[in-house]
Amino acid sequence: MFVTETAEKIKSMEIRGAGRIARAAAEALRDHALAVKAQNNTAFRQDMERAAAELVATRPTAVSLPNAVHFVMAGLGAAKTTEEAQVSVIRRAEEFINSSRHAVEKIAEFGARHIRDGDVILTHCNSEAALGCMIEAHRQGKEIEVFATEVRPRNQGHITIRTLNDAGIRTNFIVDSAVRSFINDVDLVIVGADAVTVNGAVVNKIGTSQVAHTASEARVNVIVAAETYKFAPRTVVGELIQIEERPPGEVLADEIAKTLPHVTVRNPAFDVTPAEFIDLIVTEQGAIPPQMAYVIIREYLGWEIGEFHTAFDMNANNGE
Ligand code: RI2
Repeated sequence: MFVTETAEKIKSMEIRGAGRIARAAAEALRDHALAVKAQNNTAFRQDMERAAAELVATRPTAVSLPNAVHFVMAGLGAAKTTEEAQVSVIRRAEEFINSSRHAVEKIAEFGARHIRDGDVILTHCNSEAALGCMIEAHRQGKEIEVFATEVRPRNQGHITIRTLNDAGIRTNFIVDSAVRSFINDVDLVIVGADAVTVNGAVVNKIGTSQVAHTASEARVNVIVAAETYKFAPRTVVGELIQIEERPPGEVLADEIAKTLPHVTVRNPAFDVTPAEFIDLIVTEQGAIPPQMAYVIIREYLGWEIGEFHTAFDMNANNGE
């Protein structure tokens, strides 16, 4: 798919979910590298950098997106000819896509071990990593039941309940504000992540922090299912994750909003859950307490501190 087409689909959320947008960006860079007709290595590099910047600019919060682009674009580093650069970008894009799929499978395997026979699980939004854990537990023969929230305003809960239904898992569909009413019926909360910061805070769909806070008050464990490429390297040098604020029309129809001149609609797409409300983060490298986030950034993302100052300058204004 062309870069601009992929960028549009990510922006409009036709392609959504932190893992999916990362893979779609890698695919777009691969296809672009195959298609681009550059006169020399420098022109090729500049063209690829423009494409990378366009993809990274689509959605500011899910760090999987710049991490995937960074991984693919690192292929340009040592290449001496256009051909070498092309081959390297394509190879790295394929590597990212395959390892991302593999990571989601591994998380399902590890996460399912934390689900007991008879557990009632609550999930918020639509996370393939979180759903993978539940589906794997069900596949292993554990009797589970799920509470899935609606997820206003984009209703990702509808996708979640379809997936759970198709897997044959008993599911209760509730509005977002009903979480506290049902939390005492729940044994475990499992959600995904768009970003994990160095201090173990998890950035995920708006409402996640309310869910986690409610769970903590009720002594219900909270597990976050997150691939290592959702950890945010630049938070090591103090950068904050930008919370995407989406168009007000997603919350209140423009025709109604027009009649309410004193009302401002706010539509942040994500919120931050502090580490204290999270019991475990399940990654493809194993399950860690949130306080160990730095180890994942250092060991598995392969970023050197020096790189933080130069790489992704196209994304450098993302801190708030
Ligand atoms: P996976 C989604 O963001 C949700 O916040 C979800 O929890 C997170 O990405 C991770 O999803 P959005 O694109 O990568 O719906 O686990 O705004 O599928």
